[in-house]
Amino acid sequence: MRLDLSVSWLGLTMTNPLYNASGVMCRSVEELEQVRHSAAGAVISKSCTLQPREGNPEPRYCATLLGSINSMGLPNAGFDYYLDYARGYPYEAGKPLFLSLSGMSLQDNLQMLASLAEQYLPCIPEVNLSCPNLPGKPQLGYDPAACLASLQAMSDVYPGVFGVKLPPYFDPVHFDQMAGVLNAFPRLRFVTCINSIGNGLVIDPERECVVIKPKDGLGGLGGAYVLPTALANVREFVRRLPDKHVVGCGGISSGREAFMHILAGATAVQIGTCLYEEGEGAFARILQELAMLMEAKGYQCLADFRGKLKTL
Ligand code: RRO
Repeated sequence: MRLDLSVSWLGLTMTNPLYNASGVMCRSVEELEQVRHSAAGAVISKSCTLQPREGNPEPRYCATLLGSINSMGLPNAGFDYYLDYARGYPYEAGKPLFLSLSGMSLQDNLQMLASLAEQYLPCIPEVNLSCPNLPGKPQLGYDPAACLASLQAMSDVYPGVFGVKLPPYFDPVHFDQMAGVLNAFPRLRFVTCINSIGNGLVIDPERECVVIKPKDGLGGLGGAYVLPTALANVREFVRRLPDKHVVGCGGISSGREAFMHILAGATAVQIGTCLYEEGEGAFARILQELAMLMEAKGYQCLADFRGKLKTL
C-alpha cells in the first residue's frame, strides 16, 4: 500500500505535515538550512523584530523529563536578515517557507508586513500574537479587543494570506471570543495552536532553585506538559474556524502525538521541544512512526483521519 503524507493548503504543497516550531532551529541561516535539508515538509524562521535582539540573560532554556521551560526573550537577527534568507530561498524545491513576525509594537508589525508585501516573495507570514517572555509586556493574544484592532491594521497593509500564532486558551468562552475575532479576517488563512503555556515555574529541589534566570524562573512550558492543552486548542479552533486551517504545535515527540494532532483536525504540525533536544533527525523518525501508524490502521492519506476524532 502506498502512503501519501502530503499536505496541500494555502496554494502550496508540502511532502509531509511536519515542520519546526518557530523558535527552534531557525534563528540563523545555518539552522534554517538544517531544517530545509532535513525530512521536514516546510521551514519557519524565528520570530523577528525590526532590530536584532540579544534576548534575555542565560540560562534561558531548560529541558526536564516532561518537556521544557524557556524565557529566551525574542533573540533574533532582525527582520532584514530573515527577509534576505527568504529572497534567496529555493521555493521551487517544494518546501514552503514561513516567516514568523513578532514586532515590539503594532507599528513594527505593520512596517514588516508592508515591506514583505513589496517584495512579492512566496513566503507566508505567521504573526506571533503570543510571546510570553518579554518582561512587562502582556501577550496580545489574551486581549481580544487589541487582537481585533491589530488584525484589522495588519490586514489593511498586507494584501496576501497570513496566519497567527496563538497562545493557549483555557475556557470555552475565550475560544468563542477569539474565534469571533479571527473569523472577521478572510485572508487570515491559518492559526497555529499553541505557543508555550506562559509563565510556568520549574524548580530544582536539589539546588532549591529555579532553572532559568529571566523573570525569577518564570517561563513558557513546552513538550509533554502541554500536549492535552495543545490538542484541546487545535480541536476547539478547528470547530470554530470552518474556513481556516489550524496548525498543531505542542507535545509532539513521536508519530503518535502527530497522529493525535491531525485527528483533532490539524492540517500540519510543528515540532518544538523534541526538535531542540533531538536535532533535525527527529523529522525523519516522527514521519516514519506516523507512516507506520497509518499503515497499521489502513489509512492511505492524512485526509482519511484528519478531524475525525470521536467523542463518547
Ligand atoms: O523568544 C521567546 O522567548 C519565545 C517566544 Br518569541 C515565543 O513566542 N514563545 C516562546 O516560548 N518563547
